[in-house]
Amino acid sequence: MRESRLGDAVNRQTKVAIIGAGPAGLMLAHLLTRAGIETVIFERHTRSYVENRIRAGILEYEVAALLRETGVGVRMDEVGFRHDGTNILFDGALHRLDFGALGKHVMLYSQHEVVRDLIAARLVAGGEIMFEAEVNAIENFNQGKPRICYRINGEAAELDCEIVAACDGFHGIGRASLPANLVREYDREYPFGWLGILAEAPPSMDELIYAHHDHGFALLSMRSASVSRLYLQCPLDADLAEWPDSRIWDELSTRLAHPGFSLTTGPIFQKNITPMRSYVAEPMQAGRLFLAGDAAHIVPPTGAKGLNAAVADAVILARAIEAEILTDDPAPLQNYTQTCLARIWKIERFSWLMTSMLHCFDDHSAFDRRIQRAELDYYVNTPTGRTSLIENYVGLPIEGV
Ligand code: FAS
Ligand code: PHB
Repeated sequence: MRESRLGDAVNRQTKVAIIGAGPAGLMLAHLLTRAGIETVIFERHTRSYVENRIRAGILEYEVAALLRETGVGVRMDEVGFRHDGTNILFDGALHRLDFGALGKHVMLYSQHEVVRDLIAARLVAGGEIMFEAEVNAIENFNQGKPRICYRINGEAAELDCEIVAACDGFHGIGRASLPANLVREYDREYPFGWLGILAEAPPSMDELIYAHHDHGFALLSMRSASVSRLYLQCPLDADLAEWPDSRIWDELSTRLAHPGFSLTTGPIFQKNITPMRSYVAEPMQAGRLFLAGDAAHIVPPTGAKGLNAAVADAVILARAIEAEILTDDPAPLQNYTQTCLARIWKIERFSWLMTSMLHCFDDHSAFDRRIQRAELDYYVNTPTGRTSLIENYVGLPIEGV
């Protein structure tokens, strides 16, 4: 990045300005740096904050392969867990979905660990991440010479660039900067949330369990050999003060119960409630401004897709930027939205399907509940249904990888 002083604001320039040091922004910067394209990342939080933000846990097959192929998968293979299947529980019966049938697997490796690995790689490569730098405006992106206006250390500053990648999450400035008359939004909010816990308790299974129970959904996951990660469906207005450890463990034991299983409990050291939402904004671009990840779309975590969709957008955007800058081919960038949406809507469908199949809905009729059972039976107990569930869960192919 080159610096020059214009009046009070330091006027800096670079090729690609990336807003956000989450999975999308960090992966985009990582891929572009490997292609020799200059980037700067703006991140409003501190490094410590983003490296300790607990979120997703599952990496799709191709995302895990991408980390390995681009030199940031070593720790994942050292401390992560390879999972060759997952489990769906309903009517007290456990059904295992064997990913090996498709020759694939997923990795259980926390999002904040991926973020740590990508930040470390960027700093080793000499890439710049401006932490505690809040972008407050994106100018001229429709006039071909975008300018980032940001504040850092209490000072206003600007950066001119050729492309802006808004990887700034659902509440970022990128989507808000698109012309309002251009954006079409598709939105569904679910009438429940997930109460998520981290506990000092060895995982009670070596793979995940997605449980459908008359009391509500439950998910058994893990973070290490001594830390369990579990979730249970709860009302949107649930008050954590009314959920002491004992009640949480009792409810999880009920919802996860099946022959030969016992839930190992332990001190809960983190509790939170996450709302559930499906959302897509179209298009994902305007002029030289491009959205990637949660900036453009979010999914309920039932399908373990949020992090993986963000990385997939970054791969598609990186390939498109490389095509324009390195081979003077503008078409992939012009078609960025179309390429991403073809995959995103399949991810939205799968995440909606897993959420609709596995959760309890207060407004469900007796007919609705029988249809739900039929859906579970079809996707778990028929070869075509099972294959469909597995290929979506381990991850659809990412164009450009
Ligand atoms: P991110 O939100 O990760 O990153 C955006 C970054 O941009 C942030 O660091 C933010 O500080 C920065 N930023 C925003 N505005 C800025 C500005 N103006 N200037 C500078 N920086 C700015 N997904 C799953 O698959 N499984 C899960 O279990 C799961 N659990 C989740 C729990 C919670 C509470 C949340 C919020 C999400 C969860 N997700 C889960 C989804 C999550 O993993 C996202 O899909 C993923 O973080 C998306 O990555 P990014 O698009 O990079 O956005
Ligand atoms: C997690 O381990 O946090 C996790 C795993 C699978 C999901 C959602 C969350 O579908």
